[in-house]
Amino acid sequence: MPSTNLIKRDWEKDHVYLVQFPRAGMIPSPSPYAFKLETFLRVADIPYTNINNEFSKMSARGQIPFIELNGRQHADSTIIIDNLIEHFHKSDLEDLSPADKAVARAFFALTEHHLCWVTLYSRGQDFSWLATNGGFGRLLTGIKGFAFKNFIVKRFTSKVRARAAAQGMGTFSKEEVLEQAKKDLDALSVQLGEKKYLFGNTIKTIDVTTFAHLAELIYTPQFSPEIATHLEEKTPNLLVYVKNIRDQYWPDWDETTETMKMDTVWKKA
Ligand SMILES: N[C@@H](CCC(=O)N[C@@H](CS)C(=O)NCC(=O)O)C(=O)O
Repeated sequence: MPSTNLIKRDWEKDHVYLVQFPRAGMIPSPSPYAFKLETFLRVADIPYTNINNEFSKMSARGQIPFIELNGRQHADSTIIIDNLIEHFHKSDLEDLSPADKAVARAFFALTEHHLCWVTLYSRGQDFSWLATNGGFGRLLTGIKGFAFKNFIVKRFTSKVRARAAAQGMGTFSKEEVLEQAKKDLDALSVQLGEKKYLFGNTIKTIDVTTFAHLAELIYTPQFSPEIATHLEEKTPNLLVYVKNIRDQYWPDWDETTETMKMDTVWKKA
């Protein structure tokens, strides 16, 4: 997608500029897609710099995240990851047997196109936390805070509610959404079993996707406390899995969520 409005004009070759929302207080990014993409950049060890979109800079698709790489913009986290794997020769992150690849593809659809909608459904019910300190609250003072709380959160809420309804999950009752969430979590939990990652001892792209969506489910408010109860009582291996990936790839988690800095150093040189 050729860019007409490059944000980073003095770019460095083969350096990724990741444009996304600012940090939040509960999780480094409340956007599952941006969080997935930033985690991928870390796992794949690709040099990158975050750029705060200041709630206004959007991709040609009208969304975040997007990246700039070698003077071109690319949008949509999934497409970006595919392009990065090719550009930076990271196919080892996709290296699975054909049978595992097929299962990974099905789990990708489960997390990205189904479980994710449980989180988005929750936000369509109540997204007020986004304007609190757990969300972007600490960045929003004075008139900016007032406008964000009273107009922008409302706009986000109705947008996400409409998208959840269009997807289908948004038309379900709470009980029905809960049942769907439990089935997805159970399937992931069985696939994970006692392993470190979904397909063994090495992290793959599918783990990045799964981690990001589970993290949003675990660390941001959900419409029902039964989701947390189910995770704790029925699928505790998923909690351990998320914690392990968080510890390994987000050692700066607390720093990001406390300082809201987007340029924290996560990896020892
Ligand atoms: N399929 C896209 C989804 C991106 C997306 O939904 N981004 C949301 C934030 S989580 C967004 O930009 N929403 C703003 C809007 O739609 O106005 C991806 O994977 O990048």
